[in-house]
Amino acid sequence: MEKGVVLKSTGSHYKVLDDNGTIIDCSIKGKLRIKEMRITNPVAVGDNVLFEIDIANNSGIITEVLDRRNYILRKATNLSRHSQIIAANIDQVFLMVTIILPETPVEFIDRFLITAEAYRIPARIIINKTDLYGEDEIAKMEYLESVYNKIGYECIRLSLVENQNLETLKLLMKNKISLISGYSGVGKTTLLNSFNPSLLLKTGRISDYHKQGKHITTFPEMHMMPFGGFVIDTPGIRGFGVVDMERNEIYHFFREIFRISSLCRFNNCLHLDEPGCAVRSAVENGEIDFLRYRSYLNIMDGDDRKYR
Ligand SMILES: Nc1nc2c(ncn2[C@@H]2O[C@H](COP(=O)(O)OP(=O)(O)O)[C@@H](O)[C@H]2O)c(=O)[nH]1
Ligand SMILES: [Mg+2]
Ligand SMILES: [Zn+2]
Repeated sequence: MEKGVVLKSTGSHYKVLDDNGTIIDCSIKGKLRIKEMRITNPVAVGDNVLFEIDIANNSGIITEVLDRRNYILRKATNLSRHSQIIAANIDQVFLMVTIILPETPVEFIDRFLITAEAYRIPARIIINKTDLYGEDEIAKMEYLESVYNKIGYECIRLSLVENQNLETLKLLMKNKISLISGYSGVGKTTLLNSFNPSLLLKTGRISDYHKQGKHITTFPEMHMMPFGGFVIDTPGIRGFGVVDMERNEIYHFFREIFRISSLCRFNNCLHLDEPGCAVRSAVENGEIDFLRYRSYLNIMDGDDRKYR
């Protein structure tokens, strides 16, 4: 029996990296498929697995998925009760955003952050394409930085054209398993190619833009980094629907709202229009950013079609 980590999963075939650094094409044993009825993929990127070598076919058969430290889900389709595991055993997540080309909405950032919060995975924001920014964009960037730094999310400015902060990012990702997410076109693949030019990944493909917003089956891939560690790219995955989050616990994952909520008059306050709500007062006096609160209200409304 060999041990390895899954680098790529296409639903029926898996690329597994063994302890010696060899990549083996694997399939899975039939009974693995039905273990968890509500999960559409029994084996995900980042999974540690046991497999048997099939010498005749120069391939492997995965027999067991070892316990996961964590995993990120998304709903398989809009109405489905089934979920797809996007990746497992992640140390940290990075959300790559851009102020222009494309513009990343604040609500998208907040949906990502509350998901990370719910999974208890450390999250940071990368603001890419700073080389394109004029006065207005810089003002917007500084606004985002002030909002998110204040509540404890580090923001890292990046330009892959000018190599700004590439080394900073390398140090943060070194020897860790990092997942990178963000709108199509923000520069995720370009970053991976900068880290490891031998990857030769395709960037800026028009087809990527067509995938936005639609449900298509895309499979994330984990890439080995020359400086140590792995980075998981999530092409075609716009956002992570927060699976199984109760309506009355959504505010727990907005750090600053949660902190202040203990001061609300009612302990079951949802911070909508209840009397004596400390959260609303904090929004009114600017202590809580209005856009963050607006994201909260929209998420409470439950329409996440744009973001899946
Ligand atoms: N000006 C500028 N363009 C960038 C930067 N990073 C990426 N791009 C361009 O943005 C486009 C989309 O990049 P890509 O890596 O495919 O984005 P992905 O969809 O997030 O993987 C490509 O044409 C890249 O060359 C940057 O820092 N500055
Ligand atoms: Mg890409
Ligand atoms: Zn309240």
